[in-house]
Amino acid sequence: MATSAHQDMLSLFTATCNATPDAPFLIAADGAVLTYAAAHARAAQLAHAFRAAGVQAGDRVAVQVEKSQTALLTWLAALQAGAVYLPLNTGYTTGELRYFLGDAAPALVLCRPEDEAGLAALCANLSVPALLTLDADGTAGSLVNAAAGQPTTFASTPAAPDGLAAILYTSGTTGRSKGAMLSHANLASNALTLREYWSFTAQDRLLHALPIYHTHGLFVATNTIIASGAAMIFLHRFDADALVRLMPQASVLMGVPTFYSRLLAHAGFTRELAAGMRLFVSGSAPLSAETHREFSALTGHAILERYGMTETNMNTSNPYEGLRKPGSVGFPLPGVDLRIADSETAAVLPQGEIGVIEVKGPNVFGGYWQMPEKTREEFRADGFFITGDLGFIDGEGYVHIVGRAKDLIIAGGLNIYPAEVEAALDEIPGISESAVIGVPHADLGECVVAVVKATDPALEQSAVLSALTDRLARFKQPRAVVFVDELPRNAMGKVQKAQLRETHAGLFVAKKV
Ligand code: MCA
Ligand code: AMP
Repeated sequence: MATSAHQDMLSLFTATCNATPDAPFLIAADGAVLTYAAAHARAAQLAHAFRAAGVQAGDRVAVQVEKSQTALLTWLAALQAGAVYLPLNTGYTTGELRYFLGDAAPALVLCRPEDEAGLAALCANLSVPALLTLDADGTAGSLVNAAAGQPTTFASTPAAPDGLAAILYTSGTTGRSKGAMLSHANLASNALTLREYWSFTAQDRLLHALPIYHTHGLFVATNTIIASGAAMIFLHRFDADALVRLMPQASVLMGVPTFYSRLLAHAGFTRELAAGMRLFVSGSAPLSAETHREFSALTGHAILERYGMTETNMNTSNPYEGLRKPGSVGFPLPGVDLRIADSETAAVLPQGEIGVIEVKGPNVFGGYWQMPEKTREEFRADGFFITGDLGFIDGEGYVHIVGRAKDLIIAGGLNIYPAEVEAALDEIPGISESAVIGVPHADLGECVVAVVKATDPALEQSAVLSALTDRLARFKQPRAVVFVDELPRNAMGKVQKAQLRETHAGLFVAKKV
């Protein structure tokens, strides 16, 4: 059994593989099983393919491919090869990729076969030396060809706990995305903590329907399962029908709030269906107290809400045993120090007062890739990381998130920074200025709305949206464009977004997607 002596995900994975080689790791929707031993062997072959492509220890491997078993194994292959994993949202456009690849300077890019031509030009331009492909099923592409026939073991060098395991880009308030540098110990410690806190065992079967390019699906789900020696029923994407069909074989579901509101709207999702489940976990965005209560009323299960960030992995969780409070994100996890501070003075606030949430612990990242100043700005002198989330701690010690100091929109669990969308809008001929806000959305929790001042009276929503198609990933694109004569500004000339949010709050409330 993997223990807390293991301070990196490769040794946790290897320990599980050695202890239970024949245990299932990945179970396909059709029931086909990939055991731990087979996963370790396939990951070794992929690691050899990385080496053959020129990847050395410490090099970055950037991955933008559809979710498949092989795609997941590239994370474990990067660990075996000692490479730094850099997963990228499949929705990012070439323009967005140019920034990430330019900033991270990977030794290898893995992409979808259909993107190869465009990316080859980009890689040549950015001096990225190697490009391989992987198809949506994970069964074809130049990576698969390069891995075929390779040895099924790889002589890995043990990872230093504070060595770099992954870089995950998070959007920035000022437009430039920041690469959060996560160490081996950051990831392994959080996986072990979650295994204990959520009572995972090797018998668990996690329904995995999240994307694997973000912390939630890649680390919270996958790493915790590996640390437990459990298995994942691995779905290509979220599909309520598939979840309902496969739930009788599962014991745990991890999802964003949209998963739960969509399940509640599904006729096949019943108390009987949920009866065999041990745990439903929600995170990445606020789960409304209403959804929490509706879910309890229907199934008898209290969804366990937890709170994390790309930079910190998981910080807090409602308890496994005991009250899971609707609207709360629970207690700081073991080993995590959490405090509420005044965002201006940095003074620690008394219990019950609202301030910015700050955290410190083995889960917290080391800094932003090649941004020492940005890193310094976001840490206090005593090592606490300033999350930018606003919250308070109640009389029973539960943490509540009440808002965000950072100007962030979360739609369906994906983050969008208004500044980036505003910059893209302002470049469109006929738009003089813009303000991007998040408004309540029945399905996604929040969605993006653009309020624009046009100099061209003939400019229409459709033209604005089509101008953004190649600029921004689909999830960042506004769901509505509202034309105004003037943006409301305060005496300082600052756009009053609170007022805009209030004015447009009703745009999507009654609509589903
Ligand atoms: C899809 N679309 C979206 C989103 N997802 N638009 C805005 N926000 C989204 N999240 C677009 C699609 O491109 C499509 O565009 C249209 O919306 C409808 O798509 P639909 O089929 O309904 O969407 P879906 O494919 O079912 O996806 C919705 C989803 C998915 C299941 C909620 O976005 C998802 O799996 N979200 C999870 C994200 C996640 O893993 N977040 C964790 C980040 P068109 O109309 O053009 O066809 S990690 C994190 O936040 C921290 C660390 C933490 O605490 O976990
Ligand atoms: P990301 O930048 O993708 O890592 O998203 C992290 C942000 O998601 C946090 O800073 C929070 O604003 C938000 N978040 C994550 N989990 C929760 C939750 N359970 N409730 C409210 N917000 C959350």
